[in-house]
Amino acid sequence: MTTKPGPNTSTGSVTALRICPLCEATCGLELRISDGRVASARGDAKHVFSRGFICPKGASLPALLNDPDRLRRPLLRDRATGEHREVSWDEAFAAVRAGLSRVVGGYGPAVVGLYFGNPNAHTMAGAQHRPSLIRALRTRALFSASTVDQMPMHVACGLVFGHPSLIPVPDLDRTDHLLILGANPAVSNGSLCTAPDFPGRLAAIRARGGKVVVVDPRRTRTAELADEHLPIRPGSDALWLLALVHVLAAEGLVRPGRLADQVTGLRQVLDLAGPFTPEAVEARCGIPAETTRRTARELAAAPRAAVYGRMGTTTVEFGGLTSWLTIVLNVITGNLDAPGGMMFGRGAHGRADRVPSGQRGVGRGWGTGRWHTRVRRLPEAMGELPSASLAEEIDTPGEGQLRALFTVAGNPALSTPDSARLAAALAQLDFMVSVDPYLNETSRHADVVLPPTDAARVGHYDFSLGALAVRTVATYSPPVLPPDPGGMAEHDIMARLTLIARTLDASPAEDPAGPAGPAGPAGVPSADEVEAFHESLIVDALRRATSDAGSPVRGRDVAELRALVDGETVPERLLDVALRTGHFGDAFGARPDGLRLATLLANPHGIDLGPLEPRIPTLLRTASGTVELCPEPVLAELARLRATLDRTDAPDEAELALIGRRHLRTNNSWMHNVPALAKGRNRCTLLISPQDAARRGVRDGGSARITSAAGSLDVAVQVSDEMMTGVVCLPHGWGHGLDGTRMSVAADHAGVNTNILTDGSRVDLLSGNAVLNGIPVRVIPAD
Ligand SMILES: Nc1nc2c(c(=O)[nH]1)N[C@H]1C(S)=C(S)[C@@H](COP(=O)(O)OP(=O)(O)OC[C@H]3O[C@@H](n4cnc5c(=O)[nH]c(N)nc54)[C@H](O)[C@@H]3O)O[C@H]1N2
Ligand SMILES: Nc1nc2c(c(=O)[nH]1)N[C@H]1C(S)=C(S)[C@@H](COP(=O)(O)OP(=O)(O)OC[C@H]3O[C@@H](n4cnc5c(=O)[nH]c(N)nc54)[C@H](O)[C@@H]3O)O[C@H]1N2
Ligand code: SF4
Ligand SMILES: [Mo]
Repeated sequence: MTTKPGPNTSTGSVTALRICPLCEATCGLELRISDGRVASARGDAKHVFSRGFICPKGASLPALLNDPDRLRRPLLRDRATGEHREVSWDEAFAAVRAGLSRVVGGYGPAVVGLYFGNPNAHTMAGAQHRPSLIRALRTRALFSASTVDQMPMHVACGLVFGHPSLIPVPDLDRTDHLLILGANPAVSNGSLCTAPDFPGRLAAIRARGGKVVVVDPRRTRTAELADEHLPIRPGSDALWLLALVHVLAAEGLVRPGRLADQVTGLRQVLDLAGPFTPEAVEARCGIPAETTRRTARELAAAPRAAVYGRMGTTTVEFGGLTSWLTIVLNVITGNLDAPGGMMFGRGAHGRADRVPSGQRGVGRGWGTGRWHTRVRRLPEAMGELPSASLAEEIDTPGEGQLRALFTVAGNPALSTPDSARLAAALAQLDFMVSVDPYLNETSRHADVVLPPTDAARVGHYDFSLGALAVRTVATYSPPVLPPDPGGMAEHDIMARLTLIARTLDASPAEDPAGPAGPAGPAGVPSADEVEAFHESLIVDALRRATSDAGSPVRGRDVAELRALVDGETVPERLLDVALRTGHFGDAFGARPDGLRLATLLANPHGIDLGPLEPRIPTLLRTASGTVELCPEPVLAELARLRATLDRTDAPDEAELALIGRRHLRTNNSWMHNVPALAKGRNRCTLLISPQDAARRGVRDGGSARITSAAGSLDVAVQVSDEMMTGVVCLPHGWGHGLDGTRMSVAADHAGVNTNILTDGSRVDLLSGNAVLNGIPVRVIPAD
């Protein structure tokens, strides 16, 4: 039997293949479909990348798709009662137009904020339709989950390589030595590194005689799978990485190899590491100086090594500097852009290089701070403002104060810092729209909730994750179920929002009842207008491709190419354009062996285009055409870090450092409503070391009050020797059961929201990223 993409009845039981959209691992799933529903999921054993691997979340995808609490029709909120009621799509979009006209008419477009959440990286609409909505709203108040996550890495790569999307990934399958900092891929399944079955790939490193070292304040599952675990004090990785650089420089172990001629600023970086000796950072990091020296030597000695940092290295006070230092270490040990080191991925749809292979890529360079937030003057990065400043941008009066907000696939009420303040701020908005399938902690504040149809009814292709994968792999999954006649796909919702934003009349809306008042279909984009908009997206994509330097269709006629575009749906047609005009594309027939949508449809278990290949200097976009290892903005941060070394104040014995954690059965804030994932023991507990627990009189199974500068919570205690002393750990994404939400299972396992404790005033200065790890807290018994 061959399993075709889309519903297939060849065995009597209907199966369909679908890439799992729930995390960055992109596993192939085989779904069984009966009675018009997805009944079960298992790993697709024939998938070229995941080979049958699956985790508990992927196995629960059917339950998530069929969740009775999932919204299928739009909701409108009655401002007087706060209640949401179901309405038609026309009514919902009319309310969007009325509410938005009122705000924009009164104050201009700058007061409209936008927040895009994590699942935008896992939907086609997130890649294909997001940019036009942002442009149409004509606002700079753009926020996303990136600034509570990986923005420091974007900034570091932007500065060093000239473009913030040029993020290297560990070449897991060929490395001999992997130094992991602040990542727990045995649970998260990997991030900024797409590699299905990450645990299996780690085991394979050890099986071929390599070494895995994990640097983490907690003895995580990944630490347990590793050869060595080095507990480190939260927030001190930048100091420790500088000490590694120091040792390599002092012991003559700096060997950039092939990149020697492609790097500038290297000498300066080595000099700057001078003061950061292993001894000088020992107390701050909690890692013995001799261990630091040995780690540096092992890194230098390994034939192929990779230094890989994730959440625990980005969401900290010096996150930008830490991310930059991981790049520095890979460069000076000769492991950047080398097989088995850190390499640059390339999506199967990825653009062709602008210059011929082997030539230096030169660009304009890259920087942050083209504009700033209104209240704290924090710099923009990649066109985004720090999510840690969202609450103050809404609740601080003055010119430009945000009065309306769109959230798309985001739950900032649970996932961004200082949640109590943000909840109050959301409640004071003049108008709010959420594109979300749940009435949750964020969307409960929305005047209009627009739920997209579920993942089974739309196609899937990983635009964002392709370039972060450890091999070049492509899979397209067509919809596995027919459209819901009364529902609306995310791209159709986004198209309508864009059209409404584009055609707002500047005068305040007449409707005296306000956003939730009576409204008819007046001003709601028609089906023809939506179709014309989608057509314009396709033509614009072709226009860009035909004028792009290096593009295989450069100079071709747009109308001629348009006639050749394939695909049954808009997302498919846009994907066909991206594939055919990309690096591996068929250039609309000019390269008959190249990729197109049809190639992916004919290969439902994915296409493997092989391991990563070296790409420096061709892919660089810096002004010098080199790897600019010592960009100016890191110097001020280094000076600030250097000053902390001299601090002699005695540590506050009462204070503990709070960090976060993830669990295999969670997905940030939004999968606690699936019974199979939520059942079992309470997972929202405060982990504390036996020593710290004893000293504070808190006991396992008891309750503790934890207090930070931002807030206070009572939480169940779990005493665990996984924890380093001085550090406590609480997961994020909990704190359900709030008034006005509709997630019944989650409400029964509510937990507490750790972001009530994280402090929005603390950000990484290079990137504006929130500090979510290493929060100073006090813990006392609460029972
Ligand atoms: N303290 C602390 N806070 C953290 C973190 C931490 O480690 N510690 N981690 C941070 C990280 S890494 C991230 S990425 C953020 C995540 O922050 P967010 O993206 O704001 O939060 P999520 O919990 O991922 O919420 C996703 C939302 O998208 C909705 N959704 C799901 N699928 C779809 C879809 O297909 N379409 C649409 N429109 N909506 C959909 C869900 O219902 C949910 O409301 O949280 C951050 N917050
Ligand atoms: N099961 C599951 N998988 C997920 C998610 C989920 O919620 N659940 N979320 C997804 C998302 S959005 C993301 S971004 C990824 C994140 O993927 P990862 O970054 O791999 O996941 P985390 O569990 O956040 O790992 C961060 C680690 O950093 C450690 N840490 C904290 N502070 C420090 C520090 O100062 N220094 C060092 N060295 N370590 C520190 C923590 O103990 C933790 O083990 O996971 C994704 N996958
Ligand atoms: S590891 Fe990620 S992609 Fe794979 S099944 Fe689990 S949630 Fe889905
Ligand atoms: Mo994330």
